[in-house]
Amino acid sequence: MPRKKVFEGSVDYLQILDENGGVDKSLEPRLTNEELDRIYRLMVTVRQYDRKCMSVQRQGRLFTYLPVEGQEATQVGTAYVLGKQDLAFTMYRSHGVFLARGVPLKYMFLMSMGTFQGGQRPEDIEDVHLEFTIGSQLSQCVGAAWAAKILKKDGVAVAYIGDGGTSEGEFHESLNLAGVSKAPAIFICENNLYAISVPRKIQTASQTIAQKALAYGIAGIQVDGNDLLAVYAAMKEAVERARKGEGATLIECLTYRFGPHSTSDDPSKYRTKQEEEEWRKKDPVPRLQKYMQSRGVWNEEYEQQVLAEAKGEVDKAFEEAEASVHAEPEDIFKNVFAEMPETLKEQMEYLKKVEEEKKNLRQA
Ligand SMILES: Cc1ncc(C[n+]2csc(CCOP(=O)(O)OP(=O)(O)O)c2C)c(N)n1
Repeated sequence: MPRKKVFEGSVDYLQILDENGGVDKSLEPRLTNEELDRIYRLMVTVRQYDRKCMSVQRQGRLFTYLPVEGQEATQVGTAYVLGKQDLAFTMYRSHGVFLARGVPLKYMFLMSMGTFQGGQRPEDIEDVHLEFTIGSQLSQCVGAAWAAKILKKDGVAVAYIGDGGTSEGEFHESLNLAGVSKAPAIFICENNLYAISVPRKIQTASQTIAQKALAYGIAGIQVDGNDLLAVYAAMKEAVERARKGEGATLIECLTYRFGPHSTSDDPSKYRTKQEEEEWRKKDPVPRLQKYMQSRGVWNEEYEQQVLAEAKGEVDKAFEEAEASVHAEPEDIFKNVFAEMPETLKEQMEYLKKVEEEKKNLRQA
């Protein structure tokens, strides 16, 4: 009986724009000045949004927040490639994806404030609401992608997951189903090196996350997630593959969250200052600035203008969101069923009675 090699595989790593702004001309994607301007504004705006959320959360004007600073290139660079016919399945940290997909800043704030109005985004946005249950967005994504294939629709479905999320069963089930169904699905793994305090190296014994694609018969690539050009190029390739009916892709984006996991986390307990400083040097925003400067589309004056506009939009949206927040205890019963079942009505009436009694007690 023979013993022979039955499988051999390898995974590419892609970096186009290095940390010093140097570009590999042979790999440089074609992006017009207008496209670069749009992408840059999205990255700057989401960073301003992020900083605003962190600051107002500390003032008690917003609940728990999960910051994205550091991961802007990964999120904007992938979501920017998508069109109206596509669907994005997001998670709690996907602020850059929301913005790039056209969710108004006001609704982003309303979501982060934990209000139900945040879930009532404008109707022309078809992406479903973000997932907090890690992994569920992947099953939804592969289902939507498979449906698009069966119905012969043009759209692709994209899901976002963290490095920790790749240990969930749904990650493996979804990649497996995407492989056998040849569904037009794209899985973006934002490998920011930590799942709260759990480092990537004890999350999986695999050398890369991208190589997990090979086991499921789909394409996989690892990219420098802080390099907008590499992220964009890998995503474009994956979207083209999916649209041509050639199946799914897993893109592992190596990145870093500069802030804490959430507003209730203290990263100094599990990360060193030195590590954080090393990653700051790889910041995706100044890196893109250098590239744009070399193309003559970025200078200090432009920077000040973009920053002022982004800050203005963010501040205005926050004011509007804060002014429109209005929540009553019975809101938790609404917007679930088209017609509220009797049992729920009874519970709602009971809650109203309890609230009324509490009010009377406070006044007494
Ligand atoms: C199914 C499930 N298990 C646990 C949690 C609690 N939880 C919230 S965030 C998180 C860490 C996830 O890390 P990772 O997937 O790397 O994504 P990141 O937060 O770093 O973006 C955990 C365990 C959850 N939300 N859902």
